[in-house]
Amino acid sequence: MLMTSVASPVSLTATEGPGRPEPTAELNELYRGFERELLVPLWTEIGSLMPATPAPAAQPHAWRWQRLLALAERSGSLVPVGRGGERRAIALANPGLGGAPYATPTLWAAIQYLNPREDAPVHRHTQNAFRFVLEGEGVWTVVDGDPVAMRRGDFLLTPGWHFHGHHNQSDQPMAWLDGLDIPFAHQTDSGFFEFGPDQVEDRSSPSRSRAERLWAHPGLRPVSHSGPQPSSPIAAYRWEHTDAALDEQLALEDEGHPAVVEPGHAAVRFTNPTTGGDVMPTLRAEMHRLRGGATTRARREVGSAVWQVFDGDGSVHIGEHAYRLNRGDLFCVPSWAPLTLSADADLDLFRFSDSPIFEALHAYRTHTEGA
Ligand code: GTQ
Ligand code: FE2
Repeated sequence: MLMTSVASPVSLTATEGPGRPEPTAELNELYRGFERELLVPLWTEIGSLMPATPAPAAQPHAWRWQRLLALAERSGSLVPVGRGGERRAIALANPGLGGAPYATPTLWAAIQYLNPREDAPVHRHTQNAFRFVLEGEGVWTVVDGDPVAMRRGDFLLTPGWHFHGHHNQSDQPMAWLDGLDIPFAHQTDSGFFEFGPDQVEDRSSPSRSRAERLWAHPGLRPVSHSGPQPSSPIAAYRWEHTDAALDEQLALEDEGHPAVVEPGHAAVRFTNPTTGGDVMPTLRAEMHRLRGGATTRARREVGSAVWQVFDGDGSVHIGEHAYRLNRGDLFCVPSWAPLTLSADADLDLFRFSDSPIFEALHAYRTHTEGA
């Protein structure tokens, strides 16, 4: 998607090689002509334009939660939150993407920080968003007027074009992970944005949102709201349910029933109950649990992902890169890079990816070693 990486000016050396014409003065003049007319021949570009398998500019990288949090706290004392800047959010910038605030070519991942009693103003955008809470509580995110409590382990949705603002009702600061499809919208010039009120209007602090009361009952949907919706109407997926689902998969494995992805590896995907598909049109989200001592088979897939360690310790191999993992650490996985996870003690990981984009376009592929 970063077209600048392929459309560099034609040089004579780039034109030499098998299947290429002999360099001559006339050929050189032809290439000058292409440049003057803003034309690029396929034959000098095909290797980088159409590689045999995806060759991402994005690189694997890991960010340490403790370092992110220290800088977020510092931002909390130096940088106000308000209209214009909108959010005290600090994005992961992939080292292969030229300093852009992109964790991958399609995915935004940021730590957001709110001081005690602080408000982040209401706005809406077509970019799809979610929050994942590693630690803390006390903030309510108000989505289309519905206050949604944020607590450890919860996964909260702000689908595209829903008004949303956040406010911290407590005397403690709070930090969390934001995930959005900002880079995808930016690189495809498809985003729209609008301001709402400077403060959230409904300042109540219910423990369950109206969306959850209507939609978050296992296997049940309200008959009053029939038909598919583009994004899940469940505003918050609570940790107690995610935790229980993962626990039961491992317990069923112990009892000899098929339940897990592979030995010692339980996983659940957050879904849209009106379709059974992903929570939002561009974003997939999952929670994984590895038993202590378990190692996953190397797996590649089309599209990129960002992971965050929710609990436990372990390590990850992404292609040639390897990282130790501790609570809160984040890492990104470029398209088609083989990924292997290992758990020291039990390891819980949150993961999000852009897979729904490629599935919708029939461009999705995955490969697991030895499967
Ligand atoms: O909380 O509304 O990290 O609009 C980036 C853009 C958070 C938000 C981000 C956003 C938000
Ligand atoms: Fe937003």
